[in-house]
Order: sequence, then structure tokens, then C-alpha cells
Amino acid sequence: MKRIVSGIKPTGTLTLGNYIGAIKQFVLLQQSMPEDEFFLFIADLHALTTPQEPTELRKRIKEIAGMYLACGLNPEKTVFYIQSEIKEHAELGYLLQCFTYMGELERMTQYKDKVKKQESSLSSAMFTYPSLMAADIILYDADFVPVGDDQKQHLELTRDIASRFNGRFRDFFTVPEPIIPKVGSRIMDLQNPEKKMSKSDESDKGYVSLFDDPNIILKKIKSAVTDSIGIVQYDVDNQPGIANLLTIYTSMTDESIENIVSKYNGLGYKEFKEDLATIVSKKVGEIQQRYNEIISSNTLDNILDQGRQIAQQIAYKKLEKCKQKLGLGRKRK
Ligand code: ATP
Ligand code: LTN
Repeated sequence: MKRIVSGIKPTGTLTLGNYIGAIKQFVLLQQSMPEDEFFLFIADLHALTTPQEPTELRKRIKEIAGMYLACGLNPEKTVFYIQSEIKEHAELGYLLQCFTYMGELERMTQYKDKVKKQESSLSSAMFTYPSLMAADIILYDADFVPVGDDQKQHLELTRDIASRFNGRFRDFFTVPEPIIPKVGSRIMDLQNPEKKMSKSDESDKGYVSLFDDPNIILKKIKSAVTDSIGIVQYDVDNQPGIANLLTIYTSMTDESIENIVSKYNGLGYKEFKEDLATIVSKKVGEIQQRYNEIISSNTLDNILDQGRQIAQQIAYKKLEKCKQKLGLGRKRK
């Protein structure tokens, strides 16, 4: 039996990128690996690396939990929990900082991008956050970590940190492997297809939020930036906008890109975009309906309580053993 672990930060809203690159993959994995254990958490400590309004943050934590379920994850097969409710994450995060080199953190592109944008107001937690992410994963001896393309580098660092620890203290942590979808691991901004679709974007025109009104979704997709070539075909270099829309289309319908391209052969972008807009707004509308039912029932808190209990036990044992290895604690147990 293998263990799969992943998390999502409760910053901004959930986007179509989060759905296609991460949540949909979680659902597929859950279906294709029914014997394996699934641990999914809400990475609220990670959210605090940038300033958050407390009421908003509290609301978003619940939103993500509700969306995990609304998108089709089964609470009977998945352990859902909130990262900050398991104190071991933060403690192991600190311990792993002692096994992470400054140079490694300085090379993280996500950090480098933030430095470029925010300069002096950047928190030190933003810098050290990959060590906390490593802790989130290896605390549970995860075998696999499904993530979008932007997290690949953090996963590589996680593997290096785990291997470094194992090198000093004999094999102690499982070295995890990323699972990155072949298609849809990097959904691009609808207004600027050179840039990742991001929930932290200042303008909301470039992303579809899973909470957007279906009519707004129609508009956003229909006004996605394309090009003047006028042929629906998959050419990332010359038609990045259309390539991105094709990726969204195939991800939302499971129809192959080849099929989609031949379906729109001889037709213009207008028809293609209209169809895609309908597909996305309908699918997101269905997710929203399930979300509203989940949020208005009282099941969410129970699910998160149960998840906390299960995760807590595993995390406590692993951290205790880790501290022993390091020589912390007065007595050798
Ligand atoms: P931000 O947009 O602020 O950088 P984020 O959406 O990348 O944040 P998370 O919410 O923690 O941060 O991401 C959750 C998961 O969604 C991660 O696995 C991430 O790789 C994936 N993901 C995020 N954006 C995209 C995207 N545009 N395309 C595909 N996957 C994505
Ligand atoms: N760093 C990720 C969110 C995240 C995560 C994790 C993903 C935090 N801890 C552990 C997978 C496993 C992000 O910013 N998207």
C-alpha cells in the first residue's frame, strides 16, 4: 500500500488551474489507486507567508475543504485535515530547515519571482517555506505527491532534504516522488498565455475561479486572448492562447486534442470558444451546486475532525522518532 499526500494553500480563490492541475488529478488518482492511502490537507501555514486578513483566511480554509469534496474526492477514502491543526508540521519544518542549505532556497524560482515583485516586504517564512513543505510530505512518509508543474522544484528539494537526512541517520524518511500530469500541469492566464493562471493575480480577468458565477465564466472564456492565425490547432510557440484553451478543453472533456482539433477544422475561434465556455461554465456550475449542499450540511467539520485524529497519530509518532534520532529529549527511548 502506498501513501499519497498533497495540499493546497488557502490564498485567493481556487482557480480552474488548481482544479485541472491538482484537484482533478487527486480525484483520478483516488479512482485509479483504490488500495492506496490519500492524505489531503489545507496548507494554511503556507498561506501566512504573505499577509492574510484573518476572517478571509478562516473562510477560505473551509472553502477549500468543501471544494475538495465537491470536486469528487471521497471522504471515506481520503484523510482531510488542516495543516495548522497538526502542530508537528511546524516543528518538523523547523528541524528540516537545519537540513536545508541557504543556496538551495535561494535557487527556488517561486521565491526569486516574489523577490522581483515585492522586494523588501517579503517575509522570511517565504524564503524558508520549502522546508515546511518538505515536512508536510515526509512527516507522513509519502510515496507520491501529485502537484502542478510549478511545484516540481519544491518536490526535488524535498527529495534532497529527505535523502540528506537519510544519509546521516540511515533510511528514516521515505523519499517521495512527484506525480505531475502530462496534460494540464500548467494552465495559463486567459489574458496573458505566457503566464501561469494564478489566484494571486491582481486582475481577475485572466483566471476562472471555481466560485465565479457561470455567466461570468462564459464571458471570461469567450474573451480569452487568442491570435490572428485563425486556425484551431495545438502550437504552443505561435498560438499559446489557443494551445491553452485546447488544454482546458481536453482536461474538461477527456476528449483528445486531435479530436477537438479535427472537430473545429474550418471553423473559426468564435465557435470553439463558445463551446468551451459552455463546457467549463456547466462543469463548474455542477461543482458549485455540490459545494453549496456540502457547505450547508454539517458534515465538513466532522470530516476535518476525523482527518485530524488520523493524521495526528501518524505525525506524532514520526516526529518523536525523528527527534530521538537527532538527540533531542533527555532520555533515549
Ligand atoms: P498562486 O497562484 O498564488 O501561485 P497556487 O495556486 O500555485 O498559488 P496552491 O493553491 O497551493 O498555490 O496550488 C495548489 C496546486 O495547484 C499545486 O499543486 C499547484 O501546482 C497547482 N496549480 C496552481 N496553479 C496551477 C495552474 N495554473 N495550472 C496547473 N496547476 C496549478
Ligand atoms: N507549496 C504548495 C502547497 C503545498 C503543498 C504541500 C503541495 C504546501 N505543502 C505539500 C504538495 C505537498 C503551493 O504553493 N502550491
